[in-house]
Amino acid sequence: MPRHDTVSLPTGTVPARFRPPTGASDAASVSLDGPWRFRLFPSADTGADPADRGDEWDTIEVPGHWQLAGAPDTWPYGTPAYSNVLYPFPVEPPFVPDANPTGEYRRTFEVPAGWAADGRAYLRFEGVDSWFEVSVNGAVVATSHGSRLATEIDVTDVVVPGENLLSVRVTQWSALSYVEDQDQWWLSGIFRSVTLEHRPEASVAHATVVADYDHTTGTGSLTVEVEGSAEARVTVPELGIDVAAGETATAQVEPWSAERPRLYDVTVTTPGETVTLRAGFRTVSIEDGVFLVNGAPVKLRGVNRHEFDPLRGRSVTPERMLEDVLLMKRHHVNAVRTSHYPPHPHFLDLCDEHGLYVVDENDLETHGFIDGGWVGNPTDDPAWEDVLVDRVTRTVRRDAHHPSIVLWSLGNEAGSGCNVAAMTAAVRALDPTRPVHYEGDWSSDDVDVYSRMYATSEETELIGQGVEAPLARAEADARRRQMPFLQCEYAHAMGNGPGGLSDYDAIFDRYPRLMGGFIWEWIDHGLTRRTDDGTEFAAYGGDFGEDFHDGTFIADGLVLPDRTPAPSLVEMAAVFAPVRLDPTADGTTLLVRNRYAFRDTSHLTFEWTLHHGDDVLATDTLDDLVLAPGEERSVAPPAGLDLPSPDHTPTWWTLRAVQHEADHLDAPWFDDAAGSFVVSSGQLALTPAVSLPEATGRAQQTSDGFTVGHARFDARGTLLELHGRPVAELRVDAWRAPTDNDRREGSWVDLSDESVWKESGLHLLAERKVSAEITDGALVVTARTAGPRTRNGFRTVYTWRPVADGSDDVDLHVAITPEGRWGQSIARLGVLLVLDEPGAEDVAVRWHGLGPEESYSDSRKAAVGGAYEHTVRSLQTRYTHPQENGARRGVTHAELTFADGSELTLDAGPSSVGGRSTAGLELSLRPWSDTALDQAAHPHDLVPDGKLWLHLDARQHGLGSAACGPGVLSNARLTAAPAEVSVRLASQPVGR
Ligand code: IPT
Repeated sequence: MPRHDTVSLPTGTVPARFRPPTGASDAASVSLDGPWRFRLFPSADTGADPADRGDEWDTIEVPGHWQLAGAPDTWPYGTPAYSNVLYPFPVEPPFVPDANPTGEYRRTFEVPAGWAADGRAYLRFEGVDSWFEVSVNGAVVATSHGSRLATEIDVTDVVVPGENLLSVRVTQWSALSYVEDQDQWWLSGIFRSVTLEHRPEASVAHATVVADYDHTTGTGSLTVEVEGSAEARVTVPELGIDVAAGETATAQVEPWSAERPRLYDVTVTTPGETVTLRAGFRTVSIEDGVFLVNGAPVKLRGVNRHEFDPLRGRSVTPERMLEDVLLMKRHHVNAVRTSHYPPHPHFLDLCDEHGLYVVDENDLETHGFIDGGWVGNPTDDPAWEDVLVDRVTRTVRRDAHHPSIVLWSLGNEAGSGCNVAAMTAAVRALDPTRPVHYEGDWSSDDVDVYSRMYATSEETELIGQGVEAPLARAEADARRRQMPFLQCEYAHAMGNGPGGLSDYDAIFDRYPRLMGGFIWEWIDHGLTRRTDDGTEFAAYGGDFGEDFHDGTFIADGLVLPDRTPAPSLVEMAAVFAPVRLDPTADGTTLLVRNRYAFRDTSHLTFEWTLHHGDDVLATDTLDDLVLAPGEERSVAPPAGLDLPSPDHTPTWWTLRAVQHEADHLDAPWFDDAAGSFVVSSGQLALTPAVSLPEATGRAQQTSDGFTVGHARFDARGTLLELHGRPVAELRVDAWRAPTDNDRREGSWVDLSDESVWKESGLHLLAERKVSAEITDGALVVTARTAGPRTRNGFRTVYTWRPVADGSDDVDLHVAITPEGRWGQSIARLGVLLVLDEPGAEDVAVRWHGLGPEESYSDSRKAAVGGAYEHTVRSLQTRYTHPQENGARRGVTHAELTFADGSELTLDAGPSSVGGRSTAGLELSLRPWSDTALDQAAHPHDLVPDGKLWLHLDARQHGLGSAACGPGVLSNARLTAAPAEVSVRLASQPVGR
C-alpha cells in the first residue's frame, strides 16, 4: 500500500459515481455518522493496530475536524492554522514533516442481513482531509485522498455477518497537501459524512444525464446513460417520457435557468434500483465569443464560496448550505464559484433547486510553488498527471448531472504546465456539454473561456473591447480573442470594501464579451473562540498561536462569520439587482433596465414615493411598466407634483421595484414575513439642497473668553461647552482607522494609503489656535492643524455665530485650506467633535440622509436618501478585524437623544471639497476614538471610553479594493483640497 508521502493514485477504491440527492434512491444505506473512537498521534507512523477497537480512546463526532472538536472552548487535538499562499512546511514534494498529526478513527458497523442475498456493500466517504487508509476487521482495504472528493470502497468480500470493525487512519499532511494549498484554515479529519451503501445486483452504478434545451423550438431533449445494468429505463412522468437508457427523448419543456430553476423528476429504473433525479433542461454555449444559456447572453453576478462554518469549519450542515443559498438569492447573486474544490454534493442540489449558476472547481491549488518560480509545480510534472486527472475525473463523475453547473474549473492558482491539457482532455471526454475554465494559464490554450482575477476595470474594459495586449503566439492570441472573458475573482471584500463594484458591473454590462465575474469572497472564515471571560469572537490567522500565518487575510467576506450581512453584501445586492433603476446623466429621469435574461418585469410593481425629511408627500405606482428581458426605459416623475420650496434637505422621488408575491420557484427565498421584497430602488432629487438660512445673531466677548449662543469658548477660541454639554475636543481631522484596503498597495500604486497618511502624520494631528476675535458679529477662530515632523498642515477658519440674537443655537462654518505638498490621498476632511458622554453607545440618532447602512463614495448604490434611526452602537459595523466603518453620507439633519432625554440637533448645509459641493455632510459617530479602533485586534477590544466622537466630514476617501486588486479609483479618491462644512447646532430641530 502506498504511503501518505508518495505521489500515487488511491488504491482499493471503485470508480467515482454520480451522487444523487439524499433519499433519491431506493437502494438501502446506513449512515455511519455519529460518535467514533478517536486518538491523535504525533506522526503518521502511529503504531496503532487497525484491529484495535480503541475502546479506551476518546470519542469524536463524525463528520468534523479534529482541531475543532472542542470549539469554541477547548482545543484537545491541536489547533487550526491559517496560511494563504505559502506552504506551512518545507517545500520538498512529495515529502512532509515527520511531525504530522494523524488521527486514528474506529467504529463498528453491521451490514443489514438482507444485503447479503444480492449485490454488494460499499463504504462511501464524502470528504476526508488529507490522506487516509481504511481497514475493515483489521485488514487494510484502501488508501485514498482528494479531500473534497468522494471515495468508495467495495467491502463486500471483507465484511462478516454481525459486527465489523472500521478503522481509518487520517494524516494531516501528505504529498497531496501540495495540491490542496487553498487559502483557508488547515483543518483535518473525516469532515463529511460516511455511509455504508447497498449496491443491489443490476443497480444504477453510474448515470450520465444530458438534458438540453433548444430555445428556438422550446424542445427539451433528454439522454440518460446508465452503467451497471443493460435494462435501465428512464421516465419523466410529467412529460410522458418513457425510454430505454441511452435513447434520446424529446418533449416541449420549461427550461431551467438560475432565474427560473424549473426541475423535472427523472426516474431511472433498473432491476435492482430506482433513482429519481431532478433534471433541468438547459444548454450552455459560447457563440461569437459570448457566453449563452439557452441561447441568451447571461452575465454571471457571482461570488466565490468556500465551505465554512464558524464552529464546524468545512464540515458544513445542510442548514448552513441552505442559509447560504437563500442569502445569495435574496441578494441577487446568480452564480457561485465553488472556490476552490467541489462542495458538499448537497450544496449543488440546492443550487439546482433554487437557481444558481455554478462553476464547479476541481480540488487543486499549488499556489505555494510561486515562491520558487513554480519550480517543481505538480501541474507541470508528468509524475503528477494521474493524480490530477483522477481528481478532475472524480469531480465530473460525481457532479455532472447537476443542471446548475455551467462551467468546469480545473483548479485555482496552480500555475501552468502539461497537466492542464491532460485534465481538460479528461473533462471533455466525460462531458462535452460544458465549457472548461482555468485561470492559472493566461494563454488559455487548453480552455474555453479567458479568465483572470483582479484585473483592473481599465484592463477589463480593454478586454471587453477586444483590444487587450496580445499574446506572443499569434495563433493562441487569435483563439483567446474569440473567447468570452470571466473575472473568476474580483472586488476583494476584505474588511470595509470592496469599493468600485458599480464600476465593474457597468463595464460587464457594456460589452457582450464580458460574462461577469465572482466577488472574492462569500464569507469571513473567522472561527468562533471565547476569551477567558466568555466573550465570543471570530478568530483569524495567529489567534491560535500559529508562528506562520497570514493574519486577517482570512476575513474577506461579504458576510461575517455568523452570516450577518456586511455592508458590502447590501451594496452588492443593489449593484447586482436584475432590474436597475439609475438616474440618467441630467438627473431628471431614472433609467429602468431589465437585466434578467429570461424574465419580464410583470412580477414587479413599480412604486414611487415623494418624500422630504420625515414627511411622505405623495405615493403612487407606475402602471404599464412591463419590460421584456434586456429592455430599458426612462421614466420621469409624474408631472404636476407639489414640491416644497428648496431647503438644505433634498426632496426625493424614490422609485422601487417590489415583488409582492412569489410563485413556487421564488417562494423559498422570498421573504414572506415582510410580505414584499424590494428588488431594486433608485431616486432623483427634485429639489436641490441649498444653504442654511443666514444666521444673524452676534457673538459676545466675556471676561475669560467668548459665548456664541450656548457655545462657550476660552480666550484662545477653544470650544469648552455646547448647549451645556462639556466638549473634550473640536479640531480638523484628516485621518481614519485604516481599512484593510487602506493598508495595502493595491495593483497600481507603489504606496498604501495608510503609509502615505502616516508619512504626513495624519494619525497624530495636533491643532494650534492662531487667533480668536469677533469680526462682523461672528467669532472667528483661525487654527493650524498638522502632524509631527512635517511642515504640511491645514489652515482653518472656524466662524461661529448665534442663529439670531437671543437664540441659543449656533451656526458653525468651517473652511479648511491644506498647506504644503500632499500625497496621493488623505483619509477625510472635516471636523472632529468630541463630547464627554458616558453611555455614548446608547445615544439615539435619527437622521435625514443616505442610509440605512454605511456608504462610501465608491460603495453607495445601496444607500438611499431618506429618514433613518439607529443608536450609536448599531451604527458601528463589527468587522472581524476592526477598522473604519459606519459613515453615513449626505446627512442634512441629525438628532441625537442622550440618556438624560436632552437632544442635540445638527442641520448641515451643503459641504464642498475643491469647489465641488454636495448635500449635507458625512457623519460618523463612535463611543471610542479612531485610534482605539485602529489598535483593536478584535471587536471585543473596543470599549466605550465615556466620550461621543462625532465626525462631521465634507468628504471621506473611497474604499477601493487594494487588499487584493486596484486601489481607490480617481472618482472616489480624496486628495488635499480646500474644503467647507456648515452646520447649525441646536437643542431643538430647525423648523422648516
Ligand atoms: C487569490 C486566490 O485565488 C484566492 O484563493 C484568495 O487567496 C485571494 O487571492 C485573496 O484573498 S490569488 C491572489 C494573490 C491574486
